[in-house]
Amino acid sequence: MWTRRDVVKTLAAGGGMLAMPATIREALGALEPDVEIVLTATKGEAPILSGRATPVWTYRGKVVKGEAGSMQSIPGSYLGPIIRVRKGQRVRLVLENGLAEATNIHWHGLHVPDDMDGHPRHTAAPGKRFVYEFEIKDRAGTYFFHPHPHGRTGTQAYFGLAGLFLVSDEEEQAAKLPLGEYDLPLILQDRSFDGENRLVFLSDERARGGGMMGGGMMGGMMGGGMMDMMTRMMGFLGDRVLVNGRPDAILSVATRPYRLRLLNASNARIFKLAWDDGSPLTVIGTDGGLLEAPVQRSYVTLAPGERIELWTDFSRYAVGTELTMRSLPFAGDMAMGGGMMGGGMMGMMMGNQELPNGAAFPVLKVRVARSEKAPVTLPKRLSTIVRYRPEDAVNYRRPRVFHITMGMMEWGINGRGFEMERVAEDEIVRLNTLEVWEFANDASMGMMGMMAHPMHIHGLQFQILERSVTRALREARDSVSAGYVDEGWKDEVFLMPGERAKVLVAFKDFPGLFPYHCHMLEHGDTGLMRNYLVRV
Ligand SMILES: [Cu+2]
Repeated sequence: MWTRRDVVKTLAAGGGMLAMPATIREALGALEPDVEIVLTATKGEAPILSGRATPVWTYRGKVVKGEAGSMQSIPGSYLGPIIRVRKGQRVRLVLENGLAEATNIHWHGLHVPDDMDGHPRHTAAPGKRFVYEFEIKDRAGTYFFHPHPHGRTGTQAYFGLAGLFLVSDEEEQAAKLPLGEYDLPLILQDRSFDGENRLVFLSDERARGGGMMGGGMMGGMMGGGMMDMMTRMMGFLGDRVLVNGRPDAILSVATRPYRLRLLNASNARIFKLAWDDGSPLTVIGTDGGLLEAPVQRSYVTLAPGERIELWTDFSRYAVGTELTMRSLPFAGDMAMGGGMMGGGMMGMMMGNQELPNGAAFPVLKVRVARSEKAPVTLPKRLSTIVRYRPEDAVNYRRPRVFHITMGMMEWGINGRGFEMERVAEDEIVRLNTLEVWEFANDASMGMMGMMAHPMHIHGLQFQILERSVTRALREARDSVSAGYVDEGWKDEVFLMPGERAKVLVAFKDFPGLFPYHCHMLEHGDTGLMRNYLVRV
């Protein structure tokens, strides 16, 4: 008898055939799952602004097997559902595609086989389903899921398709962190609306998103052309901030500690988050779960796709206190000719200049509403993180360098755009090895200048080894870098213009083809994505 893993190994070793066909998977007979959830991607409506409901795309979730608590919806929001599972559980997640275009789901941050990861080559056509089955091998943490069809990720996520995937384990339980209503997910997104409360994206997407033509004068003037082309390439920025799918969010809290799980689910918005009363943030977790010990930051930098977990104790505030979490100003996300630029020519062409990256704005209001004692204290030690040793990396002396590049108005990595099922020689790694990868965001891109990029590797969590920055752009980088939390497990590393980062990446358990890309969704959709191949 071949195990499922044997099949994958053999297919991968044979080269060429990388994905295991569904028929083989079915023939192998997957073990019965502990949790089975059906997620239907569909069009719907959500009340977001006052007045008319907003047409959105959304996942409708249904627990078919397992505890009812395995899934939690966010009332009145297009986001979600929130899936809650434990390490070691086997899950079956059935995607039903009720959209008019192909879609799939990427389980962001999770360590799963390549054919379960939501690679763009594995999609469900309209009306079809895709069955994801895997064991939760990851440690406790705040993971999430979103569509990943090539060229359409930005659009599908923008219109509402995203949810949290929270994993718990024994180590986390031992840390005795706030639970239930004191364990709050905060999903941050920027969006734009028109006068009819419809989401505004690229002008030619309006019809798909809203089910109605935008048309008219605005549609004609702004439609297609330069504006769309620039947005499609440089990233969409909305002028309103939504928290858990709602505008002007107010959080009503008690005088006790909370666990706040922040996810930046924006397409291209970078947050520099701080409390308006100047109190520091106590960070307890990053992309891949809890840190070893809490760390303090005066602000945290959160790029698209990144997560950060905070321990926030409201017991030092009097009942009635209001405070605001704000995004602080920073140098922006674009550099040209050796300096940063805010609202120059390129900025003007970006389509949305009302709230460029680097602008300040309020994110969330907190009202301390009631007095409550809680028997929880901030643990000195949160978890154990076994550090990779750089000298154990097979390429310790010669890190694999991935330059972010711009060709003929198209993003790329080492000069190559995305190719669905191909890898280059320098993108092939061996199973059971540790490597140093260096992402380099300091190549000159001529007219296009440089932009900030959060680089994401599918299928694993890595450790950040070191960073460096071009001298001319140091000051701009320093406007956000005190908010980096590089201590924990990461599946993304954010790079400002001129910045480079070395990360330690281990390839375990699963051979196959996985993407790595920029998580500014428009960048990934327009070429800033490649595959890497894990060979046996
Ligand atoms: Cu990017």
